[in-house]
Amino acid sequence: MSDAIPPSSIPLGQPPVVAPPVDPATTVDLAPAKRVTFAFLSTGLIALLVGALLGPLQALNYGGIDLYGYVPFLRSYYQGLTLHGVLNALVFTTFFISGLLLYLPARELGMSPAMRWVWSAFAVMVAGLVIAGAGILSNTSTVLYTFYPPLQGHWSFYLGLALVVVASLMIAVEVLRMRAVWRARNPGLATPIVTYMSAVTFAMWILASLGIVVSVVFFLLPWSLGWRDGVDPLLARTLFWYTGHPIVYFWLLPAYVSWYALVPKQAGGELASDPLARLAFIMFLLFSTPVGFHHQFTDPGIPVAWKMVHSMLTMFVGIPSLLTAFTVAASLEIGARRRGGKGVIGWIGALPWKNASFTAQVLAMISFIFGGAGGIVNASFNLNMLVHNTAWIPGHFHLTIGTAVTLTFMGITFWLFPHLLAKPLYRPRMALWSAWTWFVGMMVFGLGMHWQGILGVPRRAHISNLPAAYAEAYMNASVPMAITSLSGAILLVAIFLYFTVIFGTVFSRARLAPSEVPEVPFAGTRQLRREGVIAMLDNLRVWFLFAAFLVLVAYGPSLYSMMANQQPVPGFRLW
Ligand code: HAS
Ligand code: CU
Repeated sequence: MSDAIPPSSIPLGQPPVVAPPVDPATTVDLAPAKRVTFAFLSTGLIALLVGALLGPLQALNYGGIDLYGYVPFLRSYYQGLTLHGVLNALVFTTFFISGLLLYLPARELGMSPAMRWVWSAFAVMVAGLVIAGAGILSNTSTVLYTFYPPLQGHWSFYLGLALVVVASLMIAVEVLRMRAVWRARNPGLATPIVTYMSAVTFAMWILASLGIVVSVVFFLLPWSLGWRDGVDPLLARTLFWYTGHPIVYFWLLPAYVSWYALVPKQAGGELASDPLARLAFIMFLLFSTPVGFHHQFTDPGIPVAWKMVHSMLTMFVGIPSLLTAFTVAASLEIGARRRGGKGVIGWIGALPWKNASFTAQVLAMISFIFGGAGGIVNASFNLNMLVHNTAWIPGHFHLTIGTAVTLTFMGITFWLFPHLLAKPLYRPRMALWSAWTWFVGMMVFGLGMHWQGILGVPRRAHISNLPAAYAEAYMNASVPMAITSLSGAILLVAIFLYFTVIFGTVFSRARLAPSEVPEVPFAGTRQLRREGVIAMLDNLRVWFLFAAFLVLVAYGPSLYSMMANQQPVPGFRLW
C-alpha cells in the first residue's frame, strides 16, 4: 500500500456525475420532522437507560453476587432479564431506528414526511411500549425476550410488542413512499445513497417481520386470551426465529448507514465505493431472512438438510459484512490520508480520535470484528453444539447489538442531538470517555462470557442463587465469572457518563447560532444516474420478490409440514 490517496470508484475531485439535488435545507422546513425524530430517539433512549441499568445486575449474577432483592419493582431474576432484553433489544432499537431512518432520508431528499402519519406511528409505538411494559412490570409475563411457548405471558405483553412492530412498519411505508415520490420527480437519477440504504432496510424488515406478526396474531394472542387451548412450541419457535434472526440486521443496517454514509465524512474523507455499498445492502435484503434455523440447530422436528441449508445461507449473509469491513476501512483511510496520515497503518493515528461521535462509532466497528467472528462460530453447524445455550451467546450479542449497534447509535446522538435541538453537546470530553468506557466494559464482558460459555456455563441461569451442589460445577469458571462481574461495574460508569452527556445536552439552556448547528455529515455528495448496474440495484421491487422467493424455498416445506402436524400444548407459568 502506498501513501497516495487510494482511488475511489469515481475519481476524487471530479465533478459529480450530475449536479446534486438542491440543498434541501434551503427549500423545505424540516422543523416538524426534527420534532418527531427527537420524540422517537428520546423515548428509545429512556428505554435504554432503564434496560441498561439492569445489565450490571446480570453481570454481577455471574460473579455470584445477587442484587435483585434490592430492586423494588422486581420479583425475580427472570423478570429483570425479561425487562432488560425487551427494553434494550426490542424497544430501544425500534424507537431509535424508526426516528433515525425516517429523518435521514427526509433530510437527504429534502422532503417533509407525512407528519400526521408519522406522529400516529409514534403514538402506536408508545401505546405498545406502555401495554407491554405493564405486562412485564406486573410480573404476569416473565417469558424473556424470546417468549418461547409453552411459557405463557399475559395478552398485554404480546399485544404491546405487536403494536411496536406495527408502528415500525408504518414508518417503513412512509420511507418507501418518500423514495417513490422522489424517484417519480427525478426519473434519470438513482436513489441517493442514504435513502437507498434506509429503503432496503425497511423492505427487508417488511418481509422479515411476517413471522412474528403471524405468530402473535394467529397463535400467541388468541392463546393468551384463552381463545385457543394451546400452541405448537416448534411452530411458534420457528415463526419467532423467522423474524428473530433478520431482526438483528434491522438493528445492524442503520448502524451501517452511518458507517458507510456519514462516518467517512466525519473522518474527513468520503465513501470509497457507492455501488459496493448498494450491493452489500441488496445482499442483506436477500440473505437476512432465510437463515433462522441457525437458532434451532438443536431443535427436534426440523430435518437436518434444512438446518444445513440455513447454515450455508448464514455464511452468505456474512459476506456483505466482510464487504462492509473493506469499504468502510478504505473510506476511513481516504479521510486519514487527507488529514496527513502516512504509512501502512500509521494513517490510523491521523483519524479524528478526539471527536466523540467518530470514536464511538469506530470503536463499535472494532467490537464487531469480534462479534462477527463469534457469529461465524455460532453458524457453523458442528461448533454450535458447543456454544448453544451457554454464556457464549450473550457474549456474542453484547458485542453485536450491545456494542456494534448501540455504541454506533450513541455516537450518532453526539452530533444528531445538537443538530435537532440547536444546542451544544454537553461536555464533549465526557462523551469521549463514555464511548471508551462502554467499549472497554463490553469487551471485558464479551471476554468473560465467551470464556464461560466454552467452560459450559449456561446462559439465562440464576447462577448467584444456585444450590451449592450445582454451583460447584462451575468452580472452574471462577476467573471468567469474575471478569464478567468486573465488566458490570465498568458499564455502570459508562451508562452514567453517557446519560449525563445526553441529559446535559437536552436540558441545556445554551443555544447554537444557526451557523453553528452541526449539519448531517453526508459523505456521498455525488448523485449517480439511474443506469447500468446502479439502475439494476435501484429496482427494489425485483430484489424484494427475489428475497421473498428465497424465503419461500428455505421455509416453505418446513413451515407447511409444521402447520399440518401441529401438536398444541397448553401454557406454563414457571414464575
Ligand atoms: Fe448473531 C445468536 C450468527 C451477527 C445478534 N445473534 C444471536 C443472538 C443475538 C444475535 C441477539 O448462527 C441471540 C439470540 C438468542 O437470544 O438466542 N450472528 C451470526 C452471524 C452473524 C451474526 C453469522 N448477531 C449478529 C448481529 C447481531 C446479532 C449483527 C445484532 C445486531 N447469531 C448467529 C447464530 C446465533 C446467533 C448462529 C444462534 C446461536 C445459538 O446457538 O443460539 C454475521 O452477520 C456476522 C458477520 C460479521 C462479520 C464482521 C465484519 C466486521 C466489520 C467491522 C469492520 C471494522 C472496521 C474498523 C472497518 C463478518 C463490518 C476499522 C478500524 C480502524 C481503526 C481502521
Ligand atoms: Cu441469527
